[in-house]
Amino acid sequence: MTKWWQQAVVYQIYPRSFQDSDGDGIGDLQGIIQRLPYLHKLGITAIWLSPVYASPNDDNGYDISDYQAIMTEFGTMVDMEELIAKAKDLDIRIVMDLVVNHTSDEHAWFVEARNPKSPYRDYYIWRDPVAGDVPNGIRSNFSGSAWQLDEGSGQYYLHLFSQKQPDLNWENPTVRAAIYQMMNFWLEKGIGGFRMDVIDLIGKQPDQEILSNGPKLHDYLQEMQRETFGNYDVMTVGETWGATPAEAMAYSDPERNELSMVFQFEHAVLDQDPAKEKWDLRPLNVGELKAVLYKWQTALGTKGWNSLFWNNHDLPRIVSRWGNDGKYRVASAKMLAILLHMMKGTPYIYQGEEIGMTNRTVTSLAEIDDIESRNMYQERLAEGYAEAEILRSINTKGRDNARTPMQWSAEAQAGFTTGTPWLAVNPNYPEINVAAALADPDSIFYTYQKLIQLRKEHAIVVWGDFIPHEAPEKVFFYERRLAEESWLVVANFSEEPQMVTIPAGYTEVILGNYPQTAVVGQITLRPFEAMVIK
Ligand code: TEU
Repeated sequence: MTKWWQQAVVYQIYPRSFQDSDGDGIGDLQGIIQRLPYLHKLGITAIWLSPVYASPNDDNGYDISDYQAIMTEFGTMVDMEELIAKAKDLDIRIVMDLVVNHTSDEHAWFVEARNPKSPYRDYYIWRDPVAGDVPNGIRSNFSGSAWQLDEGSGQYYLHLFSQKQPDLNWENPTVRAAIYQMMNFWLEKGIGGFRMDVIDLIGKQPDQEILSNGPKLHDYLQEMQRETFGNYDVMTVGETWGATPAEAMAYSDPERNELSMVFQFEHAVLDQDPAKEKWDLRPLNVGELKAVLYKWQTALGTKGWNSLFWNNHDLPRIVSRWGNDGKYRVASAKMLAILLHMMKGTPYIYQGEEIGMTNRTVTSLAEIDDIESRNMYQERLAEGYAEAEILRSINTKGRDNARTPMQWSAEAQAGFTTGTPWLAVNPNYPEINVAAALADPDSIFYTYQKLIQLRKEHAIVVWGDFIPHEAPEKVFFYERRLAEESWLVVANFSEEPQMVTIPAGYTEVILGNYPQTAVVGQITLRPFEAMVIK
Protein backbone atom coordinates (compact mmCIF):
# COMPACT_ATOMS: atom_id res chain seq x y z
CA MET A 1 0.00 0.00 0.00
CA THR A 2 1.43 3.37 -0.90
CA LYS A 3 1.61 6.19 1.61
CA TRP A 4 1.53 9.96 1.17
CA TRP A 5 4.86 10.38 2.91
CA GLN A 6 6.60 8.15 0.38
CA GLN A 7 5.77 10.78 -2.21
CA ALA A 8 6.44 13.81 -0.03
CA VAL A 9 9.35 16.21 0.04
CA VAL A 10 9.85 17.52 3.56
CA TYR A 11 11.23 20.96 4.42
CA GLN A 12 12.77 21.43 7.83
CA ILE A 13 12.18 24.72 9.63
CA TYR A 14 14.30 25.80 12.57
CA PRO A 15 11.75 28.33 13.82
CA ARG A 16 14.15 30.48 15.79
CA SER A 17 16.01 31.33 12.59
CA PHE A 18 13.35 31.24 9.89
CA GLN A 19 11.38 34.50 9.93
CA ASP A 20 10.79 37.02 12.68
CA SER A 21 7.44 38.84 12.41
CA ASP A 22 7.57 41.09 15.48
CA GLY A 23 11.08 42.52 15.57
CA ASP A 24 12.34 40.73 18.69
CA GLY A 25 15.14 39.10 16.68
CA ILE A 26 13.68 35.60 17.11
CA GLY A 27 11.78 33.77 14.40
CA ASP A 28 8.15 32.91 15.17
CA LEU A 29 5.02 31.13 14.00
CA GLN A 30 3.52 34.18 12.28
CA GLY A 31 6.80 34.48 10.39
CA ILE A 32 6.40 30.92 9.15
CA ILE A 33 2.80 31.62 8.14
CA GLN A 34 3.98 34.62 6.09
CA ARG A 35 6.43 32.38 4.24
CA LEU A 36 4.05 29.53 3.41
CA PRO A 37 3.50 30.80 -0.15
CA TYR A 38 7.28 30.66 -0.69
CA LEU A 39 7.37 27.04 0.47
CA HIS A 40 4.38 26.24 -1.69
CA LYS A 41 6.20 27.71 -4.68
CA LEU A 42 9.18 25.49 -3.91
CA GLY A 43 6.72 22.61 -3.99
CA ILE A 44 7.30 20.86 -0.67
CA THR A 45 4.36 18.99 0.86
CA ALA A 46 5.41 18.65 4.49
CA ILE A 47 7.25 20.75 7.04
CA TRP A 48 9.28 19.26 9.87
CA LEU A 49 9.07 21.92 12.51
CA SER A 50 11.90 21.87 15.04
CA PRO A 51 10.49 22.26 18.58
CA VAL A 52 8.07 25.13 19.19
CA TYR A 53 7.06 24.12 22.72
CA ALA A 54 7.61 26.12 25.91
CA SER A 55 11.30 25.97 26.73
CA PRO A 56 13.97 27.84 28.66
CA ASN A 57 16.12 27.39 25.53
CA ASP A 58 19.19 25.82 27.02
CA ASP A 59 19.27 23.75 23.79
CA ASN A 60 17.02 26.00 21.68
CA GLY A 61 13.76 24.22 22.31
CA TYR A 62 15.09 20.66 22.60
CA ASP A 63 14.70 21.20 26.36
CA ILE A 64 10.93 21.31 26.78
CA SER A 65 9.23 22.66 29.91
CA ASP A 66 5.66 22.19 28.65
CA TYR A 67 4.76 19.95 25.70
CA GLN A 68 1.29 21.41 25.40
CA ALA A 69 2.21 25.10 25.31
CA ILE A 70 3.95 27.18 22.65
CA MET A 71 7.23 28.97 23.35
CA THR A 72 6.34 32.57 24.23
CA GLU A 73 8.79 34.04 21.72
CA PHE A 74 7.23 31.92 18.94
CA GLY A 75 3.59 32.85 19.59
CA THR A 76 0.52 31.11 20.96
CA MET A 77 -1.49 27.94 20.48
CA VAL A 78 -3.86 30.00 18.32
CA ASP A 79 -0.93 30.83 16.01
CA MET A 80 -0.04 27.14 15.93
CA GLU A 81 -3.54 26.15 14.92
CA GLU A 82 -3.51 28.86 12.28
CA LEU A 83 -0.23 27.50 10.92
CA ILE A 84 -1.59 23.96 10.71
CA ALA A 85 -4.74 25.17 8.94
CA LYS A 86 -3.05 27.57 6.51
CA ALA A 87 -0.43 24.97 5.62
CA LYS A 88 -3.18 22.43 5.00
CA ASP A 89 -4.84 24.84 2.57
CA LEU A 90 -1.61 24.61 0.54
CA ASP A 91 -1.41 20.81 0.89
CA ILE A 92 1.44 21.08 3.34
CA ARG A 93 1.42 18.93 6.47
CA ILE A 94 3.09 19.97 9.70
CA VAL A 95 5.31 17.33 11.26
CA MET A 96 6.11 18.14 14.88
CA ASP A 97 9.39 17.44 16.64
CA LEU A 98 8.83 14.95 19.44
CA VAL A 99 11.50 15.25 22.13
CA VAL A 100 10.69 12.58 24.69
CA ASN A 101 14.04 11.13 25.62
CA HIS A 102 14.33 14.01 28.06
CA THR A 103 12.51 17.12 29.25
CA SER A 104 13.80 20.43 30.54
CA ASP A 105 14.77 20.51 34.21
CA GLU A 106 12.15 23.27 34.36
CA HIS A 107 9.36 20.91 33.31
CA ALA A 108 6.81 20.54 36.14
CA TRP A 109 7.54 16.80 36.23
CA PHE A 110 11.19 17.36 37.01
CA VAL A 111 10.55 20.20 39.45
CA GLU A 112 8.36 17.74 41.37
CA ALA A 113 10.78 14.89 40.88
CA ARG A 114 13.53 16.65 42.81
CA ASN A 115 11.57 15.63 45.90
CA PRO A 116 12.46 11.96 46.55
CA LYS A 117 9.01 11.35 48.05
CA SER A 118 7.12 12.69 45.05
CA PRO A 119 5.28 10.28 42.74
CA TYR A 120 7.19 12.07 39.96
CA ARG A 121 10.57 10.93 41.31
CA ASP A 122 10.42 7.82 39.18
CA TYR A 123 9.70 9.82 36.00
CA TYR A 124 13.47 10.34 35.79
CA ILE A 125 16.59 8.25 36.31
CA TRP A 126 18.20 8.62 39.74
CA ARG A 127 21.17 6.74 41.15
CA ASP A 128 23.19 6.87 44.35
CA PRO A 129 26.79 8.01 44.22
CA VAL A 130 29.41 5.31 43.86
CA ALA A 131 32.44 5.80 46.13
CA GLY A 132 31.45 9.43 46.53
CA ASP A 133 31.45 9.99 42.78
CA VAL A 134 29.27 9.58 39.68
CA PRO A 135 27.47 6.21 39.34
CA ASN A 136 29.38 5.20 36.21
CA GLY A 137 31.26 6.44 33.16
CA ILE A 138 28.40 7.45 30.83
CA ARG A 139 29.28 10.68 29.07
CA SER A 140 26.91 13.41 27.98
CA ASN A 141 26.67 14.14 24.26
CA PHE A 142 27.40 17.70 25.28
CA SER A 143 30.69 16.91 27.08
CA GLY A 144 31.42 15.77 30.62
CA SER A 145 29.66 13.16 32.73
CA ALA A 146 26.02 12.35 31.99
CA TRP A 147 25.33 12.29 35.73
CA GLN A 148 24.51 15.44 37.66
CA LEU A 149 24.40 15.54 41.43
CA ASP A 150 21.15 16.86 42.86
CA GLU A 151 22.32 18.54 46.07
CA GLY A 152 18.93 18.30 47.77
CA SER A 153 18.61 14.54 47.66
CA GLY A 154 22.26 13.51 47.35
CA GLN A 155 21.43 11.40 44.28
CA TYR A 156 22.54 11.83 40.70
CA TYR A 157 20.17 12.15 37.73
CA LEU A 158 20.99 11.07 34.20
CA HIS A 159 21.24 13.61 31.37
CA LEU A 160 22.55 12.33 28.05
CA PHE A 161 22.47 15.92 26.78
CA SER A 162 22.81 19.11 28.86
CA GLN A 163 22.37 19.25 32.63
CA LYS A 164 19.13 21.02 31.90
CA GLN A 165 17.85 18.02 29.91
CA PRO A 166 17.20 15.21 32.42
CA ASP A 167 16.41 11.85 30.81
CA LEU A 168 12.92 10.44 31.27
CA ASN A 169 12.52 6.95 32.71
CA TRP A 170 10.78 5.00 29.95
CA GLU A 171 10.59 1.90 32.11
CA ASN A 172 7.90 3.67 34.12
CA PRO A 173 4.52 2.93 32.47
CA THR A 174 3.05 6.14 33.91
CA VAL A 175 5.66 8.15 32.00
CA ARG A 176 4.83 6.35 28.80
CA ALA A 177 1.09 6.91 29.28
CA ALA A 178 1.64 10.63 29.92
CA ILE A 179 3.69 10.94 26.74
CA TYR A 180 1.09 9.09 24.66
CA GLN A 181 -1.61 11.38 26.00
CA MET A 182 0.46 14.39 24.96
CA MET A 183 1.05 12.91 21.50
CA ASN A 184 -2.68 12.38 21.05
CA PHE A 185 -3.29 16.00 22.02
CA TRP A 186 -1.18 17.00 19.01
CA LEU A 187 -2.53 14.36 16.66
CA GLU A 188 -6.03 15.62 17.42
CA LYS A 189 -4.95 19.02 16.17
CA GLY A 190 -4.42 17.55 12.72
CA ILE A 191 -0.64 17.47 12.51
CA GLY A 192 1.12 15.42 9.83
CA GLY A 193 3.22 13.33 12.18
CA PHE A 194 6.33 13.36 14.31
CA ARG A 195 10.08 13.56 13.89
CA MET A 196 11.31 11.70 16.94
CA ASP A 197 14.36 13.15 18.58
CA VAL A 198 17.04 10.59 19.58
CA ILE A 199 14.32 7.96 19.76
CA ASP A 200 16.87 5.12 19.73
CA LEU A 201 17.89 6.13 23.27
CA ILE A 202 14.57 5.55 25.04
CA GLY A 203 15.29 1.87 25.73
CA LYS A 204 18.55 2.65 27.57
CA GLN A 205 19.87 0.52 30.42
CA PRO A 206 22.05 3.02 32.29
CA ASP A 207 23.47 0.51 34.76
CA GLN A 208 24.80 -1.61 31.91
CA GLU A 209 25.84 1.55 30.06
CA ILE A 210 23.59 0.50 27.17
CA LEU A 211 22.30 3.70 25.58
CA SER A 212 21.02 3.21 22.04
CA ASN A 213 19.04 0.18 20.86
CA GLY A 214 18.20 -1.02 24.35
CA PRO A 215 16.30 -4.30 24.79
CA LYS A 216 12.81 -2.75 25.12
CA LEU A 217 13.18 -0.07 22.43
CA HIS A 218 11.05 -1.78 19.81
CA ASP A 219 8.41 -2.80 22.36
CA TYR A 220 8.03 0.83 23.34
CA LEU A 221 7.73 1.95 19.72
CA GLN A 222 5.10 -0.66 18.97
CA GLU A 223 3.19 0.35 22.08
CA MET A 224 3.47 4.02 21.06
CA GLN A 225 2.24 3.19 17.57
CA ARG A 226 -0.81 1.35 18.98
CA GLU A 227 -1.62 4.05 21.51
CA THR A 228 -1.07 7.09 19.33
CA PHE A 229 -0.04 7.64 15.72
CA GLY A 230 -1.12 4.20 14.49
CA ASN A 231 -4.65 5.57 14.59
CA TYR A 232 -3.90 8.43 12.20
CA ASP A 233 -2.64 8.79 8.63
CA VAL A 234 0.65 10.41 9.62
CA MET A 235 4.36 9.99 9.04
CA THR A 236 6.95 9.26 11.68
CA VAL A 237 10.68 9.58 11.30
CA GLY A 238 13.01 8.50 14.05
CA GLU A 239 16.38 10.09 14.64
CA THR A 240 18.68 7.09 15.08
CA TRP A 241 22.33 8.05 14.92
CA GLY A 242 23.98 4.65 14.81
CA ALA A 243 21.35 2.64 12.93
CA THR A 244 22.57 -0.06 10.57
CA PRO A 245 20.45 -1.09 7.58
CA ALA A 246 19.15 -4.09 9.56
CA GLU A 247 18.08 -1.81 12.41
CA ALA A 248 16.51 0.67 10.01
CA MET A 249 14.57 -2.23 8.55
CA ALA A 250 13.32 -3.17 12.02
CA TYR A 251 12.01 0.37 12.51
CA SER A 252 10.51 0.86 9.09
CA ASP A 253 9.25 -2.55 7.92
CA PRO A 254 5.50 -1.86 7.67
CA GLU A 255 4.70 -5.31 9.04
CA ARG A 256 6.30 -4.40 12.36
CA ASN A 257 4.05 -1.38 12.98
CA GLU A 258 6.73 1.01 14.14
CA LEU A 259 7.94 4.06 12.22
CA SER A 260 7.63 5.27 8.65
CA MET A 261 11.39 5.72 8.36
CA VAL A 262 14.48 6.77 10.28
CA PHE A 263 17.28 9.24 9.84
CA GLN A 264 20.51 7.26 9.82
CA PHE A 265 23.79 9.13 9.85
CA GLU A 266 26.32 6.72 8.42
CA HIS A 267 27.13 9.15 5.62
CA ALA A 268 27.15 12.13 7.97
CA VAL A 269 30.09 10.90 10.04
CA LEU A 270 32.49 10.04 7.22
CA ASP A 271 34.61 13.17 7.65
CA GLN A 272 35.52 12.49 11.25
CA ASP A 273 38.03 10.20 12.91
CA PRO A 274 35.89 7.08 13.58
CA ALA A 275 37.66 6.43 16.88
CA LYS A 276 37.03 9.95 18.16
CA GLU A 277 34.41 12.70 18.04
CA LYS A 278 32.80 14.77 15.33
CA TRP A 279 35.29 17.53 16.08
CA ASP A 280 38.24 15.34 15.07
CA LEU A 281 38.29 16.12 11.39
CA ARG A 282 39.45 14.09 8.44
CA PRO A 283 38.82 14.65 4.74
CA LEU A 284 35.88 12.97 3.06
CA ASN A 285 36.69 9.99 0.87
CA VAL A 286 34.12 10.21 -1.95
CA GLY A 287 34.41 6.50 -2.71
CA GLU A 288 33.41 5.76 0.86
CA LEU A 289 30.45 8.12 0.67
CA LYS A 290 29.33 6.43 -2.51
CA ALA A 291 29.60 2.97 -0.95
CA VAL A 292 27.55 4.06 2.07
CA LEU A 293 24.78 5.76 0.09
CA TYR A 294 24.53 2.87 -2.38
CA LYS A 295 24.43 0.37 0.47
CA TRP A 296 21.43 2.12 2.02
CA GLN A 297 19.69 2.46 -1.32
CA THR A 298 19.90 -1.24 -2.01
CA ALA A 299 19.38 -2.46 1.58
CA LEU A 300 16.02 -0.70 1.98
CA GLY A 301 15.00 -1.34 -1.59
CA THR A 302 11.76 -3.25 -1.50
CA LYS A 303 10.89 -3.25 2.19
CA GLY A 304 11.45 -0.43 4.63
CA TRP A 305 12.00 3.14 3.51
CA ASN A 306 14.92 5.58 3.34
CA SER A 307 15.10 9.20 4.37
CA LEU A 308 17.38 11.30 2.15
CA PHE A 309 19.18 14.29 3.62
CA TRP A 310 22.42 16.22 3.63
CA ASN A 311 21.50 18.80 6.20
CA ASN A 312 19.66 19.56 9.39
CA HIS A 313 20.01 21.96 12.31
CA ASP A 314 22.85 19.86 13.80
CA LEU A 315 24.99 19.51 10.68
CA PRO A 316 27.20 21.95 8.79
CA ARG A 317 25.93 23.38 5.49
CA ILE A 318 26.43 20.77 2.78
CA VAL A 319 27.72 23.16 0.11
CA SER A 320 30.49 24.23 2.48
CA ARG A 321 31.06 20.72 3.74
CA TRP A 322 31.26 18.59 0.61
CA GLY A 323 30.68 21.02 -2.20
CA ASN A 324 32.63 24.19 -2.88
CA ASP A 325 31.16 27.33 -1.38
CA GLY A 326 33.44 29.64 -3.37
CA LYS A 327 33.95 29.39 -7.12
CA TYR A 328 31.60 26.41 -7.61
CA ARG A 329 28.94 27.23 -5.03
CA VAL A 330 26.04 27.15 -7.46
CA ALA A 331 27.23 24.17 -9.50
CA SER A 332 28.12 22.06 -6.47
CA ALA A 333 24.92 22.90 -4.56
CA LYS A 334 22.89 21.81 -7.59
CA MET A 335 24.96 18.65 -8.00
CA LEU A 336 24.35 17.72 -4.35
CA ALA A 337 20.63 18.36 -4.81
CA ILE A 338 20.33 16.27 -7.97
CA LEU A 339 22.39 13.42 -6.54
CA LEU A 340 20.24 13.21 -3.40
CA HIS A 341 16.77 13.93 -4.76
CA MET A 342 16.99 11.38 -7.54
CA MET A 343 17.57 8.58 -5.05
CA LYS A 344 14.79 6.43 -3.62
CA GLY A 345 13.29 7.58 -0.33
CA THR A 346 11.77 10.72 1.17
CA PRO A 347 13.99 13.79 0.64
CA TYR A 348 14.41 16.45 3.31
CA ILE A 349 15.51 20.01 2.62
CA TYR A 350 16.83 22.09 5.50
CA GLN A 351 15.94 25.79 5.40
CA GLY A 352 18.36 27.74 3.24
CA GLU A 353 19.76 24.64 1.54
CA GLU A 354 17.57 25.47 -1.45
CA ILE A 355 19.43 28.76 -1.96
CA GLY A 356 22.87 27.34 -1.20
CA MET A 357 23.40 28.95 2.19
CA THR A 358 26.90 28.38 3.54
CA ASN A 359 28.72 27.89 6.83
CA ARG A 360 29.74 31.02 8.67
CA THR A 361 33.08 31.62 10.40
CA VAL A 362 33.59 32.73 13.99
CA THR A 363 36.78 33.91 15.65
CA SER A 364 35.89 33.70 19.34
CA LEU A 365 33.68 31.96 21.89
CA ALA A 366 31.59 35.12 22.22
CA GLU A 367 30.11 34.55 18.77
CA ILE A 368 29.00 30.98 19.53
CA ASP A 369 25.52 30.18 20.81
CA ASP A 370 25.28 26.39 20.50
CA ILE A 371 25.64 24.56 23.81
CA GLU A 372 27.34 21.57 22.21
CA SER A 373 30.09 23.78 20.74
CA ARG A 374 30.43 25.90 23.89
CA ASN A 375 30.82 22.90 26.18
CA MET A 376 33.30 21.23 23.86
CA TYR A 377 35.28 24.48 23.62
CA GLN A 378 35.65 24.67 27.41
CA GLU A 379 36.41 21.00 27.76
CA ARG A 380 39.09 20.93 25.08
CA LEU A 381 40.64 24.19 26.23
CA ALA A 382 41.02 22.64 29.70
CA GLU A 383 42.54 19.55 28.09
CA GLY A 384 45.21 21.70 26.46
CA TYR A 385 43.99 22.00 22.85
CA ALA A 386 44.99 25.19 21.05
CA GLU A 387 42.13 27.65 20.67
CA ALA A 388 42.74 27.89 16.92
CA GLU A 389 42.25 24.15 16.55
CA ILE A 390 39.04 24.20 18.57
CA LEU A 391 37.70 27.05 16.46
CA ARG A 392 38.62 25.19 13.30
CA SER A 393 36.50 22.25 14.44
CA ILE A 394 33.61 24.55 15.32
CA ASN A 395 33.82 26.44 12.03
CA THR A 396 33.82 23.13 10.17
CA LYS A 397 31.29 21.15 12.19
CA GLY A 398 29.56 23.39 14.73
CA ARG A 399 25.78 23.46 14.78
CA ASP A 400 25.50 27.25 14.53
CA ASN A 401 26.63 26.93 10.92
CA ALA A 402 23.13 25.76 10.07
CA ARG A 403 21.37 28.05 12.52
CA THR A 404 22.22 31.53 11.28
CA PRO A 405 19.06 33.35 10.20
CA MET A 406 17.41 32.51 6.91
CA GLN A 407 18.58 34.92 4.20
CA TRP A 408 15.46 36.34 2.60
CA SER A 409 16.76 39.45 0.89
CA ALA A 410 19.61 41.96 0.61
CA GLU A 411 17.89 44.25 3.09
CA ALA A 412 19.20 44.80 6.63
CA GLN A 413 19.56 41.54 8.60
CA ALA A 414 18.75 39.65 5.40
CA GLY A 415 15.06 40.49 5.84
CA PHE A 416 14.94 38.05 8.76
CA THR A 417 14.14 40.65 11.40
CA THR A 418 13.71 44.38 11.84
CA GLY A 419 15.44 44.02 15.19
CA THR A 420 18.71 42.45 16.31
CA PRO A 421 18.89 38.75 15.39
CA TRP A 422 19.53 36.28 18.21
CA LEU A 423 22.42 34.85 16.16
CA ALA A 424 24.33 36.98 13.67
CA VAL A 425 23.29 36.79 10.03
CA ASN A 426 25.90 35.29 7.70
CA PRO A 427 27.68 38.31 6.14
CA ASN A 428 27.25 36.85 2.66
CA TYR A 429 23.51 37.61 2.65
CA PRO A 430 23.69 40.51 0.14
CA GLU A 431 24.70 37.90 -2.45
CA ILE A 432 22.99 34.74 -1.17
CA ASN A 433 19.32 35.32 -0.45
CA VAL A 434 15.85 34.21 -1.49
CA ALA A 435 14.98 37.38 -3.41
CA ALA A 436 18.09 37.00 -5.57
CA ALA A 437 17.42 33.29 -6.05
CA LEU A 438 13.83 33.86 -7.16
CA ALA A 439 14.93 36.53 -9.63
CA ASP A 440 17.51 34.28 -11.32
CA PRO A 441 16.05 31.48 -13.46
CA ASP A 442 19.37 29.59 -13.15
CA SER A 443 19.44 29.68 -9.36
CA ILE A 444 19.78 26.71 -7.03
CA PHE A 445 16.19 27.32 -5.93
CA TYR A 446 14.83 26.39 -9.34
CA THR A 447 16.87 23.18 -9.43
CA TYR A 448 15.21 22.15 -6.16
CA GLN A 449 11.83 23.21 -7.51
CA LYS A 450 12.36 21.12 -10.64
CA LEU A 451 13.51 18.10 -8.63
CA ILE A 452 10.37 18.27 -6.49
CA GLN A 453 8.23 18.64 -9.58
CA LEU A 454 9.88 15.61 -11.24
CA ARG A 455 9.11 13.56 -8.13
CA LYS A 456 5.47 14.63 -8.24
CA GLU A 457 5.06 13.94 -11.94
CA HIS A 458 7.10 10.76 -12.46
CA ALA A 459 6.43 7.60 -10.51
CA ILE A 460 9.92 6.36 -11.40
CA VAL A 461 11.45 8.95 -9.04
CA VAL A 462 9.40 7.67 -6.12
CA TRP A 463 9.14 3.97 -6.85
CA GLY A 464 11.84 3.07 -9.36
CA ASP A 465 14.46 0.50 -8.41
CA PHE A 466 17.90 1.84 -7.64
CA ILE A 467 20.67 0.27 -9.73
CA PRO A 468 24.31 1.35 -9.26
CA HIS A 469 26.59 1.59 -12.32
CA GLU A 470 30.38 1.40 -12.54
CA ALA A 471 32.08 4.81 -12.69
CA PRO A 472 35.31 6.59 -11.70
CA GLU A 473 35.76 6.95 -7.94
CA LYS A 474 34.51 10.52 -7.75
CA VAL A 475 31.54 10.03 -10.05
CA PHE A 476 28.15 8.82 -8.89
CA PHE A 477 26.39 6.92 -11.64
CA TYR A 478 23.11 5.18 -10.98
CA GLU A 479 19.94 4.16 -12.70
CA ARG A 480 16.33 4.31 -11.62
CA ARG A 481 14.10 1.78 -13.30
CA LEU A 482 10.35 1.26 -13.23
CA ALA A 483 8.81 -1.27 -15.61
CA GLU A 484 9.91 -0.21 -19.12
CA GLU A 485 11.19 3.17 -18.02
CA SER A 486 14.81 3.89 -17.11
CA TRP A 487 16.60 7.10 -16.07
CA LEU A 488 20.31 7.61 -15.45
CA VAL A 489 21.85 9.96 -12.93
CA VAL A 490 25.49 10.99 -13.25
CA ALA A 491 27.17 13.36 -10.81
CA ASN A 492 30.76 14.53 -10.69
CA PHE A 493 31.57 14.89 -6.99
CA SER A 494 34.80 16.80 -7.68
CA GLU A 495 36.32 19.88 -9.26
CA GLU A 496 38.27 17.82 -11.77
CA PRO A 497 36.80 16.83 -15.13
CA GLN A 498 35.71 13.17 -15.21
CA MET A 499 35.04 10.89 -18.16
CA VAL A 500 32.02 8.63 -18.29
CA THR A 501 30.33 6.67 -21.02
CA ILE A 502 26.60 7.02 -21.33
CA PRO A 503 25.11 3.78 -22.66
CA ALA A 504 23.38 3.78 -26.04
CA GLY A 505 19.75 4.81 -26.00
CA TYR A 506 20.07 7.53 -23.35
CA THR A 507 20.37 11.01 -24.82
CA GLU A 508 17.86 13.47 -23.39
CA VAL A 509 19.01 15.52 -20.41
CA ILE A 510 15.92 16.00 -18.23
CA LEU A 511 17.74 18.12 -15.70
CA GLY A 512 21.33 19.25 -15.27
CA ASN A 513 23.43 21.99 -13.72
CA TYR A 514 25.19 23.13 -16.91
CA PRO A 515 23.41 24.26 -20.07
CA GLN A 516 23.19 20.98 -21.92
CA THR A 517 20.14 19.28 -23.34
CA ALA A 518 21.52 16.15 -24.98
CA VAL A 519 24.43 13.72 -24.59
CA VAL A 520 25.82 10.80 -26.60
CA GLY A 521 28.38 8.14 -25.66
CA GLN A 522 31.57 9.19 -23.96
CA ILE A 523 31.35 12.58 -22.23
CA THR A 524 33.55 14.67 -19.99
CA LEU A 525 31.79 15.90 -16.90
CA ARG A 526 32.74 19.44 -15.90
CA PRO A 527 33.42 20.44 -12.27
CA PHE A 528 30.52 19.19 -10.14
CA GLU A 529 28.46 18.52 -13.25
CA ALA A 530 25.33 16.44 -12.68
CA MET A 531 22.60 15.26 -15.03
CA VAL A 532 19.47 13.19 -15.18
CA ILE A 533 19.31 11.46 -18.56
CA LYS A 534 16.70 9.35 -20.27
O1 TEU B 1 20.32 15.45 18.32
C1 TEU B 1 20.87 14.25 18.78
C2 TEU B 1 22.29 14.21 18.90
O2 TEU B 1 22.81 13.16 19.24
C3 TEU B 1 23.05 15.45 18.63
O3 TEU B 1 23.39 16.04 19.83
C4 TEU B 1 24.23 15.13 17.88
O4 TEU B 1 25.06 14.29 18.63
C5 TEU B 1 24.99 16.34 17.58
O5 TEU B 1 24.12 17.39 17.32
C6 TEU B 1 25.81 16.13 16.38
O6 TEU B 1 26.38 17.31 16.08
C7 TEU B 1 19.03 15.75 18.69
C8 TEU B 1 18.66 17.11 18.14
O7 TEU B 1 18.65 17.04 16.75
C9 TEU B 1 19.61 18.12 18.69
O8 TEU B 1 19.41 19.39 18.15
C10 TEU B 1 19.42 18.16 20.19
O9 TEU B 1 20.36 19.01 20.76
C11 TEU B 1 19.57 16.78 20.81
O10 TEU B 1 18.86 15.77 20.09
C12 TEU B 1 19.01 16.78 22.20
O11 TEU B 1 17.62 16.92 22.15
